[in-house]
Amino acid sequence: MSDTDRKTVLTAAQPTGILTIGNYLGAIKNWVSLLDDHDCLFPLVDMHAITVPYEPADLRKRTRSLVAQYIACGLDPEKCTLFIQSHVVGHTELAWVLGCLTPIGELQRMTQFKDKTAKGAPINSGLLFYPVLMAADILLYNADIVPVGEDQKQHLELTRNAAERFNHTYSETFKIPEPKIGTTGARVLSLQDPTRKMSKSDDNQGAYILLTDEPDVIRKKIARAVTDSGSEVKSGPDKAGVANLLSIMSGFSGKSIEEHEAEFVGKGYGDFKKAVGEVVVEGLRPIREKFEEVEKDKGYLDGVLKAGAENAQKKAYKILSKVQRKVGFVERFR
Ligand code: ATP
Ligand code: LTN
Repeated sequence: MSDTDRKTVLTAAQPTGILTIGNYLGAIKNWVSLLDDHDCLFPLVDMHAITVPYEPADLRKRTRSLVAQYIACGLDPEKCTLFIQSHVVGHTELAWVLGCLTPIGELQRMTQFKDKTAKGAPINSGLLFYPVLMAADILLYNADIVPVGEDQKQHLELTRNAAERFNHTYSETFKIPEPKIGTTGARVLSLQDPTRKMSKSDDNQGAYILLTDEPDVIRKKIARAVTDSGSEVKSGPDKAGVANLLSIMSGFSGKSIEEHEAEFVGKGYGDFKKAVGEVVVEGLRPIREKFEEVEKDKGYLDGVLKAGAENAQKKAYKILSKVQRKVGFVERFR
C-alpha cells in the first residue's frame, strides 16, 4: 500500500492511571492491529484532563506512565505517532475556531456533560467546551477513522457536525471522520459484577485487573471472580461471569471461546479459574516487564515524545494555516 492510500487513524485517552485488561483487550489490542496499514496518531490528551479536579504532579506522572503503557502494549513508536496534546500548537487554536461555529445548545445536550453536571459540583467552562477540543484533536489531522467506545459516539457526531459546518461556512477543508465504535474488541466485564463493565474507577479493586498487577494478585482476583450457579464451563446469556472469564482467556490466548469450552468439559470452576489465571499472568508478563523497563528510561521516553510531537506538529501546521487563512486571519510571519 502506498503512503497516500493509507488512511489516518486517530484515537486518544486521558491519562487517568494504570490501564485495565478491559482497556487492553477492548481497545489497545485493536489499535495495535491497525499500525501496519494505517497512519496512526495517538495523542495523550492532558488538556482534556484538567477539566476535572486533579493534582498537577499526578497529571505529569500519569501522562508519562501512559506513554510507557502504550509502548508496552505494542504501540510501537516506530510505527505510529505517540505525542502529548499540549506539546502541539493547533489543538486549542482549532478548537477556538470550531467553538465559534458551535451553538451552545449542542454542547449542553452532550450526555457526558449532563452526567458530570448532574452531580451538583461546580462546573467550569472547559467541561462544556471539552467536545470541541476533542473535535479539534481529530480534525487537526484530517483523521479518517476514530476508534472509540460507545460512550464517545455523541462526541464523534459533534465532530462530524463541526467539520461539515466549517466546510459549509468557508470551503471544503475537513474530511468527515468515521467513528469505529467498539467493533471487534471484547467488552470486558467487572469480575465482581458481570452486569457492569470492568473499570479502573471501580471502588472494589477485585473488580478489575491492571496491566501492572503482580501474578499473585491476578491469580487471587480471578479465583475470587463471581461465577454463576451451575458448574459447566460454558458461555451463555445466564452465565455472564463464566462467559466473561472465557472471553478474557480467549483475548489473551488467541484461541476461540469454543476451544476453551472444550478443554473444560467435565471439569469444574476451580480448574477453570486456575487456567484463566495462568493465561492472564502469562499474557500480561511481557507487557508488565516492558512497562517497567520503558517507564524508568527517561531518555528513551523523552525521545519518543519529542519525535512524536515534531511529527504531529508538521501535520498540524498544514491544516492550521489553511484554517487560519480561510477564516480571515492575517497570515502569520514565520
Ligand atoms: P474507566 O476504566 O475509568 O471506566 P475507561 O477505561 O472507560 O475509564 P477510557 O479512556 O474511556 O476510559 O477508555 C479507553 C478505551 O478503552 C475506550 O475505547 C473504551 O471503550 C475502552 N474500554 C474501557 N473499559 C473497557 C472494558 N471494560 N471493556 C472493553 N473496552 C473498554
Ligand atoms: N473524550 C475521549 C478522549 C478523547 C478522544 C479524542 C478520543 C479526547 N480527544 C480524540 C478520540 C479522538 C474519552 O474520554 N475517551
